[in-house]
Amino acid sequence: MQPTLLNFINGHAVTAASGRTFDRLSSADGTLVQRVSEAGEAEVAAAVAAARHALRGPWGTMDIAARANLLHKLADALDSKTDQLLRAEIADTGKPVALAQGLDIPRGAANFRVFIDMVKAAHEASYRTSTPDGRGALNYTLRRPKGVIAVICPWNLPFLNVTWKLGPALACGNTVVVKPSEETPTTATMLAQIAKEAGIPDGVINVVHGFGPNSAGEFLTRHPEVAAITFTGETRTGTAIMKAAAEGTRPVSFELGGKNAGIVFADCDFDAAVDGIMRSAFLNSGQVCLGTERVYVERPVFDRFVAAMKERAQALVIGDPMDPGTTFGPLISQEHRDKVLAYFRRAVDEGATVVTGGGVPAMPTTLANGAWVQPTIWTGLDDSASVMREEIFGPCCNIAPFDSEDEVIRRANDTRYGLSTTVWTQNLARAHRVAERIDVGLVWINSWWLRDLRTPFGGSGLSGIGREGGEHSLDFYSETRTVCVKL
Ligand code: NAD
Ligand code: 6OD
Repeated sequence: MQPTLLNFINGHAVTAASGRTFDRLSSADGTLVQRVSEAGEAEVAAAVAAARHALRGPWGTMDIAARANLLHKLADALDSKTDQLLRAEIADTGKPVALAQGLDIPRGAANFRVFIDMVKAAHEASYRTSTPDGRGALNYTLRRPKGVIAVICPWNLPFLNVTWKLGPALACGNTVVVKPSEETPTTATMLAQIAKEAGIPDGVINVVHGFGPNSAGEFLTRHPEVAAITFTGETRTGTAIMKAAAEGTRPVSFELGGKNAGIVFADCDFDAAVDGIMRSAFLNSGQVCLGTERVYVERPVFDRFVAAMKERAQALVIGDPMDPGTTFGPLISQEHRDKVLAYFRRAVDEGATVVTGGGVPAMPTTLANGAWVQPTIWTGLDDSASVMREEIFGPCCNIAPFDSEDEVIRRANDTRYGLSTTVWTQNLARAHRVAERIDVGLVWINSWWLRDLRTPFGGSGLSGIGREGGEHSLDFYSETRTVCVKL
């Protein structure tokens, strides 16, 4: 077993004064991965104080070129530590090595590089104003850091998510206190340590461990010296955080849940659509906010599509996350597995036909205590079924037939979430029409989760508040000041 994972405050590993710890168990086999020191109110206050100090001192006063230089060093250091980060991320999440290697870990350095370059290139507006004396005035804007940012992260993409927030937050000159998920505390802590080694001043990145209510998450979001909160996680947690943020009128950026539709028209490239919907339903064992748990397929290709999905789901390789051939890992925890299996049972109660899966796979004895479930496909669920309306966050989807464009748009929009949709068609005019009429923040045509980090990312309704990505991140992580100079 590893030594206890400590909080990281003002450049140092810190044991909580209470001595309280919690255990992180392996998703894949149930063994103890890590004992973690749980921050109390005192450690959270120390982390915020360190961040305030770094903001007033070395970081806040640093020239932008020097700050960019240090952050580039950090990005290079992350690239050089890929193997260590990969092993830690897999131990925490159980995700297959091929996935973590191809997606999660490379996004760390990329998330820093793209925002450093954007901040360096960001333009500031200027306006000339006429005045009665004829001499005029010059107005211009300055972007200033917002202050200490609370960064609250979920467990599904731990390293991708924390760097997605820290890249722009730090590039804009803020300092941060991160509260990673209690399920996946390791890579955020490694990031803080690597940043110190890369020369980022103490106090710029602080990490506190713990849970939400009455623990580090709540202590952090309630702290009066936190200037803004960026949160990714469940919609109902967002509601609790918003209440905390109301005290002191602190701004929030929320990336929340989804109940996303995949729409497959009969004129699609069939094989590409099957590939795309397979990824969107089963990547990361369905634990992706952008995943499609509702799939609508135009009737002429419906039976063929269901058959192809069944064959492909049954061919997923379930097994040891460290095996490069594994394509399907466990869920994050036994608790989450219980929730997903309850939905599997409820789907049947609500009238689903189980096309494949629906239970727990037989695993070798070494993995028997992991949080495994089968990739699962249903047909026959009514759009009003609770399984079709609530986010499950597991490897499952219902496939339903549709007969017209208007019908499928109405059904896709029949949800209080509004995160993303993936549409498969070779008809260009239809693709644009549908993209305009689907009420979500992100529409992918003939693709899914294809990212350009400069584009806005986020959702509406229960899926979130605001957008991050590109200039939207710069707007959230900075305050714009207008300076007016009388000439
Ligand atoms: P969660 O909301 O349970 O937890 C997220 C984080 O919030 C954790 O660090 C947790 O400790 C903390 N937290 C919980 N209660 C809190 C409170 N009262 N105050 C402060 N912090 C609190 O979410 P999860 O189960 O870790 O992640 C899965 C959810 O995240 C899914 O709903 C998924 O859709 C969503 N998600 C959304 C996006 C997106 O970009 N829209 C991305 C990833 C995950
Ligand atoms: O791609 C991203 O930048 C991002 N934040 C993805 C989040 C996925 C949700 O699970």
